[in-house]
Amino acid sequence: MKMNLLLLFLAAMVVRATSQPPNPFPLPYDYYSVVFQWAKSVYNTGVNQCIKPTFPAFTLHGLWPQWYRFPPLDDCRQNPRSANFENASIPDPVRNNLIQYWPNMYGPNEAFWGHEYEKHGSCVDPFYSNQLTYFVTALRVATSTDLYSILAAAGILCGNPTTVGAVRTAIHASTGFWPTVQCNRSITRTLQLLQIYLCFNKITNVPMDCPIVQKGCIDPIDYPRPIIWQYL
Ligand SMILES: *[C@@H]1O[C@H](CO)[C@@H](O)[C@H](O)[C@H]1NC(C)=O
Ligand SMILES: CC(=O)N[C@H]1CO[C@H](CO)[C@@H](O)[C@@H]1O
Repeated sequence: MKMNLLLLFLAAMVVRATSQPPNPFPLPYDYYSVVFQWAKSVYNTGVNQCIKPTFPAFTLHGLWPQWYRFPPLDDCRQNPRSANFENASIPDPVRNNLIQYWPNMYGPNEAFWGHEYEKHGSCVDPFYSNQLTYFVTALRVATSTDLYSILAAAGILCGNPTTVGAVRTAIHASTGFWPTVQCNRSITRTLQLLQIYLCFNKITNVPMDCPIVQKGCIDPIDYPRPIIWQYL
């Protein structure tokens, strides 16, 4: 009996050890992703009410520190060294870029920026110790990578179905690096292109191949057309 309990205990330890990421403190992680979302796919799920017009661009969702072997390293708000988001300290030029490249579809932009910073930026130095670094690092990628145009140049146009391979190949051809493609389901249950992850070396900020090909997609996938085009 005693032996069985010990074995059970050991088995539980093994399950624990293999299913949970290591203790994130002092906050090691492997690389980071800059995650872009296709607004039309964000709001046509029937779950959320979009308050802004969607336009044909991929906009920022966030900068997420990642492990190779575990789910994304996120939500380190218990990190005693993580800082709260400070709206007032965002410099105006950075704020203007955030408004353009990092809009919140559901509410005030500041709520989205603060959520991303506190949830993901809280996990990794130098981000948790420097809010500006967090936003500027993500914006540097967003301002230099026009995913909509990259796909369009490869003949991948919203309104037409596509495939994970086509999207990845187009981005690889343009940037030299492989992204991760993520899908979700529209209100009509169609699988659709939701997010594109670009991956970066955490020390040098140099792009790298994302280790994950795709999440939740089965070809062909929808690439839904936004209703409003005036921002094009
Ligand atoms: C954030 O700061 C800007 C600039 O000071 C201000 O215009 C805006 O109203 C603030 N937003 C919130 C939600 O506090
Ligand atoms: C990340 C994301 O926005 N996923 C959404 C995809 O669509 C489903 C509904 O089908 C939502 O529940 C998810 O939140």
